[in-house]
Amino acid sequence: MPEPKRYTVTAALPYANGPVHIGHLAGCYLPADIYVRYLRQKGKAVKFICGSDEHGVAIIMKAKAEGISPQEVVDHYHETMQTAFKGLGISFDIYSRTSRKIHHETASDFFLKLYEKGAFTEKETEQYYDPEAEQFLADRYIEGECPNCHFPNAYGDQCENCGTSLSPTDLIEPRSRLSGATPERRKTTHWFLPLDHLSGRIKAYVQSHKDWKPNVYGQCMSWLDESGGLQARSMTRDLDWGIKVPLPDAEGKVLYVWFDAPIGYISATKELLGDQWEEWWKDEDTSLIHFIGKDNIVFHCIIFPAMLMEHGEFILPDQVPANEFLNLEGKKISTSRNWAVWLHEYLDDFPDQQDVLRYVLCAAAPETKDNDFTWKDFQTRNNSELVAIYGNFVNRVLVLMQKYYEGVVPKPGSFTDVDRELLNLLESSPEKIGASLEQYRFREALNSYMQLARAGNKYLADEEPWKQVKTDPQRTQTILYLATQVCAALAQLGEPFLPFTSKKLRSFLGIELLDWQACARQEFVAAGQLVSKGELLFQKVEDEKIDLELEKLKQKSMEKTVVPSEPLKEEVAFDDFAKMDIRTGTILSAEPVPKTDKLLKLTVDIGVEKRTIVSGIAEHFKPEDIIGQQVSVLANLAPKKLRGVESKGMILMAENNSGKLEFVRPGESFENGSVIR
Ligand code: B3M
Ligand code: ZN
Repeated sequence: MPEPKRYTVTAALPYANGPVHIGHLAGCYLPADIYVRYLRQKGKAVKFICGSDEHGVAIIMKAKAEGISPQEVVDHYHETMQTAFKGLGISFDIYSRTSRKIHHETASDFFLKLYEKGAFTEKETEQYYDPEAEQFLADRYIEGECPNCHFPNAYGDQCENCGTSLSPTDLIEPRSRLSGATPERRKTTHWFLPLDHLSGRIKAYVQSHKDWKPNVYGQCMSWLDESGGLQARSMTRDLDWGIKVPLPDAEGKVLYVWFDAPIGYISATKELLGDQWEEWWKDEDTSLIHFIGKDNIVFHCIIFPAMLMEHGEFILPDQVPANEFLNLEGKKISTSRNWAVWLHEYLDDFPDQQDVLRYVLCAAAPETKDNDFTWKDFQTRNNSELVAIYGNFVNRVLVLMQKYYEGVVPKPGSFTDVDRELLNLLESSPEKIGASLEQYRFREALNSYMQLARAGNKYLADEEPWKQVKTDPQRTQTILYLATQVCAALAQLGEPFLPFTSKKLRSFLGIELLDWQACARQEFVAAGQLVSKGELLFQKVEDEKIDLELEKLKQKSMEKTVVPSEPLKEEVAFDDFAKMDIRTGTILSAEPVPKTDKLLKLTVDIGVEKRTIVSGIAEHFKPEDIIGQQVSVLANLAPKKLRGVESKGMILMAENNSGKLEFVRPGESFENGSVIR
């Protein structure tokens, strides 16, 4: 598109069921904020829209887990998130919430408009119903054994143990998470968006956006091509939390959360702008840009555009710069396992160091592939980049300025080649950094920005004004004049990345924030102007602090790894139990069964005889570690061939909630063949 007249920039509405962590920030909110701050500094018309996503099953489950109402959950987390975002300087023009009346109205109207146009197909389907709780069950509400790894507590949409995505009918012995009852299948009616019919238009739309980031475009195309083409998607749910379906005979039904949430961007714009909102969503000269994480790509690139197309009055998303995932210390960030660095905790632990986190998360942003955050890397980037280069340079300049000129910027003499090189860098940096930002290459942009600090630092070290001052005062003036200009450029061009530091630095130098373009041709601080000696911009992060954070991370994740325990089995008669012959035995040999990951072939002495037993414990124990160990054996289990090996009996194992296995055996060693009953 030609130069847009205005930019509507959105950041994914986070679910209000937990606080914000560094993965959210690096994936979505920080790049969005950098981009918006840049556009503003360029003098563009831009609105930065976000808010809490307060509907959907995730919220209801959280409320259930905590024993409070969904409303209480969203009230709490909306507040926490809003405060934390603000603390990090994420500069939304509005941070709204989808529970607001304006949103309920906007989403209902949108649904009705599509309904009246005949955009939906009404379909009766069979769905699981909990007869005790008297309600239909969302996939997440159903639990059962995973058909893949046999984890007993897999959910109806996914097994958290092996990661397989499931549908509720895949589960072995499904049960309701609400009541424990066995769910039954019942008929229910829903309104489907026939994406299959729209697939031609959607495909043409996606294909007209080859400029999207490769990870985004690629995911869309594989969705369109591979999953058997697009399927009709239900836009309603049987739930009692959400926006009521605005139709008669739709009692107990609400809009699907992924239908209402993106409309939340529109509602928030209305809330922000009143009557003026429409041009931000309907004018062809507006560029609509959605910052999201990669798990939200299909919703923003396919489903939401399909909704907008069907509605007919709206522009379609122009850019969807989604990032990949950020890992933490080599492991996937997980809210449920409490493996995360939470923004509100960071802000408490590192007061006044918002820009350090912004810097590290931008430098390590998972732009093209998943990336890892480690506390060690955080420390290194702070100590050897922000402190040793940026902070050190600025501090030296300001101190020397005081020492030699009482803070009054000196007049430069004539420029040498080295000076001109530095001037060229000053001249070219705004455009270079801007070009990277416009292509959503935030790491590259930050790197070019830091290049200024590096160059300034080197210039000072090479030119040694502290030596020149004795022999060539004129030259010293030039050096410090130029070094001051570099400090000022850092203050101006740092606004998108490090807004807190930029602001401080501008106040030290006594300058106002300049328009981005103007930065290229400016003398930032004129000769004769007074600058202050300021204070240190960055503090060293000591080892102890990092150790503390690592300790805290481990501690907290341990607290949380408790998986709900397995429910009790049906009762058995004593006679049934007494049929089992359980004996103590000792493992004599152990070796892996070829071509399997899980199986070990054991020889076990059970007193009366030696047995071959195949046991599925290879992922938990090394053969050499278990030879000689005492175990309990179910001796009269019918023999079974496993991978060609006849197994006679079974080793009894205890398994805790995090899946750790231990042999069951007497507290002291008994002779082999002792009876357990
Ligand atoms: N709340 C999913 C998420 O937080 C969802 C995004 C909605 S954007 C309209 O990852
Ligand atoms: Zn599984």
